[in-house]
Amino acid sequence: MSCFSERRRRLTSQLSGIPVILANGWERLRNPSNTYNFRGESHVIYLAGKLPAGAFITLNGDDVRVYLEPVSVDDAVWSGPGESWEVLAERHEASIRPLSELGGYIGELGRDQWASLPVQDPKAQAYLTDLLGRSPNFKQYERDRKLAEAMVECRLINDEFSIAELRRAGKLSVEAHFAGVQVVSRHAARVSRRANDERDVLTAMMEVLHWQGAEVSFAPIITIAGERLHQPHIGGSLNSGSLLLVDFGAETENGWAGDITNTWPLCGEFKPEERAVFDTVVAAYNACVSMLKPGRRYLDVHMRAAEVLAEGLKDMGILRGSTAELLERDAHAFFFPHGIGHLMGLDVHDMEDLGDIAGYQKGRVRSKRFGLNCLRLDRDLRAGMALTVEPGIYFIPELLDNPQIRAEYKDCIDWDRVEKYRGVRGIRFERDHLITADGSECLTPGLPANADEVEKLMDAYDWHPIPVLTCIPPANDDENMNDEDFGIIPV
Ligand SMILES: [Mn+2]
Repeated sequence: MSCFSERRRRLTSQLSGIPVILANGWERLRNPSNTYNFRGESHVIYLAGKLPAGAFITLNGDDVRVYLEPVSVDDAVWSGPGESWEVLAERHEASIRPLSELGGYIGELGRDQWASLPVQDPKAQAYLTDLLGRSPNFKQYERDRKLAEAMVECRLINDEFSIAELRRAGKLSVEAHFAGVQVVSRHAARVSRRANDERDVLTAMMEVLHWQGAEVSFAPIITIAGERLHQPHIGGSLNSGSLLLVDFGAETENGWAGDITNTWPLCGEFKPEERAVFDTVVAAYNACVSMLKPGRRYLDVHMRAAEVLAEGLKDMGILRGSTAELLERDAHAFFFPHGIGHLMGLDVHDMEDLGDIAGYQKGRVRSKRFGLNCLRLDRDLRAGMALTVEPGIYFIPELLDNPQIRAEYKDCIDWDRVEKYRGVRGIRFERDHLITADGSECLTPGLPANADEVEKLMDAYDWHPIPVLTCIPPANDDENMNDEDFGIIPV
């Protein structure tokens, strides 16, 4: 049983007969004979699954075609012959044709008749531009805009197949987080100090994904510098940090994403300031989750998070004054400068390639206000939508040390009190949710839900097996080698 025909029917039924062409993209070159890992375009994966690099898919009523470059003898020598077109035709439910015939087919229906969407790969984008006599552009061309809107309408509401994939992505992400925390946990420290720096945590997490055929859904953030919202560098020593922020998500073999953030206390316990911030962030998360249901405006979920975070910051003595006024002046946003979450699906920020057509429903535009300008989603929620809830509190030097901000907000931000909490750096808490008929389902269940559970997990790991590095010594045993040389934990 497959989902493709129903998805295609849902898409084309909104397009009043406009034929569609979409590119999967080619591999990006790293140097002339080496490529980066290939992943096709999400719109194509949605409609036909994972096709080879260089594929194009066309939809014209029930006539669904995939155009491909035949594998040359030279390519087969180096990389194998690939799958037969019969196999591809059956799996992807399309007739497979050589790419050389695509131009003729486009012309047959009239090259100005087609709708298309931009692709990330510049070579495929140029190829489409050549085929259509224009570049795909949903801001400029009516047909492309219709297609973009129809695609959003389809992908926004998950079907049973994509829900199963999202649950699996969630489960893989949860498992990876457990693997990551156990190498920094006290138990791991007692037995063998496996994690010395952030890379060791990454290694443990990737192991979980790779042996199950999964990948990451975005560049992982594993950092002791939690105040950096998307810290790209992984490699800092764990000894120089107090908290470790881990924002890491799996991508299933079929291309669907998970996205989870945990913040772990590296010594096993939160310091008082850390706990105060953590408790506030979790309170904001819980307040938001209790609001999730069809009909709820997501902006209101964001504002509820802002309110709970502001109240927590007031309790810490960092903010003062009426909460309403603090929110009105965006004072909370210096500590919570991003949105409360985003759509989830084949992309971790689902369909962000279509700009705010996906995240913002018709008639709504993204605010320019500080904080709200980073809100990626403002729709009325509907059953079947998948999204993240990810409040955080950060102490970002670039914002907090700005003399202008300090002067302007000196009446409502206690800058001395900020210094007391600055060492907390940053805490984020993120889970994925599917909107159901009357609420939401957590797609990433099982991880600690509060500070006590985090500390308990850090302290007692016996129920969870410690992964053992599998490094097999060479057959001609060197007598001078022993297990310690390989970092093997004796079991
Ligand atoms: Mn996220």
